[in-house]
Amino acid sequence: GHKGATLWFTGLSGSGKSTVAVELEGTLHEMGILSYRLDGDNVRMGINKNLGFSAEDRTENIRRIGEVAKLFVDAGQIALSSFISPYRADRDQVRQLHDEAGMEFIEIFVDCSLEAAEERDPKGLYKKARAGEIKNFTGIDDPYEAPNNPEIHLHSDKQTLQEEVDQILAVLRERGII
Ligand code: GGZ
Repeated sequence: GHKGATLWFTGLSGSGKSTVAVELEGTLHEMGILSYRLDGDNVRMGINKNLGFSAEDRTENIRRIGEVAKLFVDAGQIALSSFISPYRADRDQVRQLHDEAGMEFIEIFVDCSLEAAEERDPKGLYKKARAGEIKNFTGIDDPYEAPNNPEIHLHSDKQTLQEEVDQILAVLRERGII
């Protein structure tokens, strides 16, 4: 069996949050464990489509995602949440809501140098941000506050995907989540 939990991936655009969440989802599925991935494609397109990238909107984005993640935990699932979530206070607020409900919250810092993320630039967004075509782009002209004490610290510019997944699985086992 397994326990519900929220795994909260945080990191720059292009850091590999979604890539590792997708890989982990596949591994959990093979183990017969239900998980649900929350990301920009299913959240910013739907429930949060009225939100942009101002500090206020990012805070509200994260608040709503935190509440949705809690619903999945309530249903006994593992919520895999991949959003930049650049503000420490916003992530801490989601953590606190989980703590108050007696729910597991695992913060996973997908650490990647800006240089490496910008080099990948899968959607060409860094290029646009550098050209001034996108304003308030995280890491360029908008802040990213790295976690001080994440449960899991990945280095996606130095580790393989499999190493990252194994590191997460080890912590989930240690905590009796899987
Ligand atoms: C950062 C932006 C921006 C700005 C659009 N800043 O690589 P992506 O495309 O898929 O990841 C980024 C995504 C960030 O949305 P989040 O919901 O994760 O952000 S937050 O947690 O801060 O609310 C990027 C794209 O949206 N994007 N404009 N200005 N990323």
